[in-house]
Amino acid sequence: MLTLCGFSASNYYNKVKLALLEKGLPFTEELAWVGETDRSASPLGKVPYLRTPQGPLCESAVMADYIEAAHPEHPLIPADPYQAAKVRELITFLELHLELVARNLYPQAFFGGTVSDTAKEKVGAQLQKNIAAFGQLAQFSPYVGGDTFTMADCAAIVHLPLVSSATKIIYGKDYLADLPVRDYLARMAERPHVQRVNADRKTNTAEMLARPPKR
Ligand SMILES: N[C@@H](CCC(=O)N[C@@H](CS)C(=O)NCC(=O)O)C(=O)O
Repeated sequence: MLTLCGFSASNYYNKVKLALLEKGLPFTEELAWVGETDRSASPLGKVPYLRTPQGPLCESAVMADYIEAAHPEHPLIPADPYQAAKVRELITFLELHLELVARNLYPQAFFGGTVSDTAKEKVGAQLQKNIAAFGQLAQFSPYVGGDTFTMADCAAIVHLPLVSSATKIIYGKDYLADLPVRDYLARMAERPHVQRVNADRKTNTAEMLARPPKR
């Protein structure tokens, strides 16, 4: 049995959760807020981490690969090596070049903090460049990588809304507006497992924001 640890407001947690649901694998969830994680499973204190019958794993990309290799039925990564690499290429762009860059805006966009004007300018320029490049790779026809639902969709569904809302809040403009992201996300939101992940995310986000501030 697999146990996914972390919290449902987290986009990286939800990427793995959606993959498990879409693959139809049984799993349980263990709530672990940042600051309350099992450091022997996730030495950086990050979520998600996964308890497997063999032991724990951290880093969502590693978990995704493990889940796929251990449970090849209902594949989310194509068997063909080149097609598999194209899926991973999209995930790398989504995470390294979009989400991790946009993350610099989250303190002000979502958590009541501030981000300096210099940082906003630098991040804005990086995002514009990176989003244009991502647009060359992404297909949205109807899935992010083409005609099949893959692990790249599990990533796109959880990361793209954050990039949109953070840029909308900070720059007054959705930097993803030139790509067909809104229609794509609306299409993906018709999937029952995406609806489950989104419902859990909303409940858990409210819980997270109601938690007493850290000392
Ligand atoms: N590269 C990591 C990123 C995970 C990540 O950044 N998780 C956030 C929550 S969405 C977290 O745990 N932040 C707390 C921290 O970094 O201390 C992965 O793919 O699992």
